[in-house]
Amino acid sequence: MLFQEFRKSIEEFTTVGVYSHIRPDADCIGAQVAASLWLEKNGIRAIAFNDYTVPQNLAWLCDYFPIEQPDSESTAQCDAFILLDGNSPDRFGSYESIQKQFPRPSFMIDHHPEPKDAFDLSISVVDAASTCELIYKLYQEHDIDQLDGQAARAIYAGIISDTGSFQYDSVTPETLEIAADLLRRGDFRPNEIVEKIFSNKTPRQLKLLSKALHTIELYENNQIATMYVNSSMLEETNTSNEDMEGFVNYPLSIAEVKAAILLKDLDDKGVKLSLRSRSEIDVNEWAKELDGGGHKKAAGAWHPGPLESAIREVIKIGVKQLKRIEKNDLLTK
Ligand SMILES: [Mn+2]
Repeated sequence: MLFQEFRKSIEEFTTVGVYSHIRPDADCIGAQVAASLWLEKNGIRAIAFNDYTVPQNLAWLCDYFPIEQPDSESTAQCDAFILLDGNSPDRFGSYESIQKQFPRPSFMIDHHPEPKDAFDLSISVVDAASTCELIYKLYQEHDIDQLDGQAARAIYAGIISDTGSFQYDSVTPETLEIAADLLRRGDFRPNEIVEKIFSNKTPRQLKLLSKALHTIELYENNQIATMYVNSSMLEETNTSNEDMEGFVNYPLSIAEVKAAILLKDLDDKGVKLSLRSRSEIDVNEWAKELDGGGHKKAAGAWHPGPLESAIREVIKIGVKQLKRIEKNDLLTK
C-alpha cells in the first residue's frame, strides 16, 4: 500500500501546510486542493500555500479550497508540510527558507524523476502520469467514498493537464479507469473541465502564437523543431511569459518531428527552454546538459543567451542524442 505509512504519520498532526510548486500548473493545484480536502475530511486542518498567484484558468479550483501566499504567521501554525508535484525543496519557493528556520516533518508526493532525499517521507512514483493520480490513490486506499464532486473535478483537471488530454504515452489503462471513476463519482462531464482549462485563450495569445509559428525551424531531416518568442513579440501583442502555455505542442505536431523546443528569449534574464519529445528521445537527459530537468517527454532549462547560441547549443545536444539512438537501433537490429 503506497500511502500506508503516510496516513499513519499524518494523522498525528493537527494543522498541515500543503504546498504546490512555484509557477503552478493544473496538476499541482488539483493535487493540492484534493489533498487538502482529504485532510479536512479526516479531521486534520489544512492550509494550502503557493508563493505565486494561481493562474486564471485554475482560479475555480480555489473555490473548492483556498490557496494563500505563505507568511510567517500562517506557516507558523503548521506542524507538518506536504509538498506536491515537485521533488526538491527549491521547487516550493519560500518553503525552503521556512523549513530551514524552523524544521517540521515533511511529506513529498510526486512523479518527477530523480527525487532529492530531502524529505522525511517521499512517495515518488515516476511512472504515474500525474501527481493527481497519486492523490486519487490516497483516497482509494483509505476511503474512496470521501472523494466528492469537488475532489473529483480537481483530480481530473490535473490528469488531463499532465497527459495533454490523454494524448501522452504516460497514459495507461489505469489512467483511464481513474478518469472514468472520477466522472461517475463527481457526476460531471469531461467537457466541463476541458473548457475551463483549455478553452480560455485570449485574442492576444493567438496573435502571439501566429508570430511564434513563423519562427519554426526544422533540423536533422525534420526530426527536431525549434520555435521562439522574444520580448518584442510580447510587447507588440501586449502579452507576457504566461501566455505561451501549450505553444510547444505546435512544432511538436509536425509529421516526423521527434522533439521540439520552445525558446523564450527574455533578454537580460536569458533564454528559457521548454523541451518536448514524442519519441525515444529523452528530453530530461537533454535538459540536464543545460542544468535543467523534468520528465523524459517534457523538460525545461535555461540558457544565458543570446538566442542564436541557445538554439545552436540545444540542437547540438539533440543531434548527439539522435545519433546515439540511431546507433542503438542498428545494434539491436
Ligand atoms: Mn505533474
